Amino acid sequence: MRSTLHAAVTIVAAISMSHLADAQTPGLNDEPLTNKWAPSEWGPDDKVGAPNRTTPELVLKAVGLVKQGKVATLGKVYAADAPAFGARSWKLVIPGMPTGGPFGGQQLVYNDELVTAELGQIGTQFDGPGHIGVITSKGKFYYNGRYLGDKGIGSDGMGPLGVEHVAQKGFVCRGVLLDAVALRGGQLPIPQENNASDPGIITAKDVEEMVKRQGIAPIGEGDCVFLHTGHGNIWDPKNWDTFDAAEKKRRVALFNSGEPGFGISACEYMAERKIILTGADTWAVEAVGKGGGGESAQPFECHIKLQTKRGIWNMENMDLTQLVADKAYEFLFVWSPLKMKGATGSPGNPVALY
Ligand code: UVW
Repeated sequence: MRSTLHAAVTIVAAISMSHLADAQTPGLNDEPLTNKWAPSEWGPDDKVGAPNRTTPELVLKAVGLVKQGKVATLGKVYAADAPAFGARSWKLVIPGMPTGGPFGGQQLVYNDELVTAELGQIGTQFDGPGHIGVITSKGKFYYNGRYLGDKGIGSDGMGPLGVEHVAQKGFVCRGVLLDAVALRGGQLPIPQENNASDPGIITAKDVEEMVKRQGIAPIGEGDCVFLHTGHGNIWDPKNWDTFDAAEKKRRVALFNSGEPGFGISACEYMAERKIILTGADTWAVEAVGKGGGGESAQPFECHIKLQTKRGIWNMENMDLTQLVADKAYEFLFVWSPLKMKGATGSPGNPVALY
């Protein structure tokens, strides 16, 4: 039964990611075992990862960044016609209309919504511990050495890898906005993979350069770091509903066809500085060329090296436009994933205060 289910999931994944097939290598990846990615530095029972770095001192320091009393919400609107990766989708119906009632002589009626979606992985969303793993000779390895099929980890939920454990901790951190559009002088292109000098790939050197240009303190422990590439404007958060169906279709195809973003050197650099969260105005945050690779030819290398290896989590499809307009490069960032037991991630609407 498990192998039938696995085969079905593999086929679906293969279809939805067929454009990445050329970049995938058959076989096993034992790097998590040989390089001892588990137990994590927080011990074999840890289910939270890098947010463990948040201390009361770091929270108070982040609160000190609120100077103007301004608030920016960083989530995009969830809608059936919005871009989604692979075969993911969003469908909302109001059953019954009204869903229930009437109650009493006052004739109260009420509505609910029924949402069918890959709820933790659609639109503005958070990648948690159960999302990204690696196939090793010992099984499908996830954060802190947990494997698919371990006790409690199955198709009815991710057990110790569930997002509710990170959600219990939450994120209150110094948010850092890296404005790559200002650095490059315009929206970043979808890159050619395996080319560190492609303008669509943000390297470690670029990260240092942006920090310097923006006049902010170096990236450091407990930070949450967000990249503005301009690619998110294709899924235009303000004008989406003014576009006709053909224009939306064109934009969805372009948005999904690849994306600028962090290369592996930038991800390794930020990991060394002990950040706890990455994010961007794109669907994967890291650079994805048309063949699937980024700064190297490997697809989603930052996802593995940050999430699976280090428990540094990720936030995708953010609306960073207000922060960019206000040149708010440092702010108090507050985000708590929904406590959905056993889920791989969470939708949501994080907040920046500055
Ligand atoms: C994958 O699920 C592979 O990518 P993302 O986290 O960008 O949705």
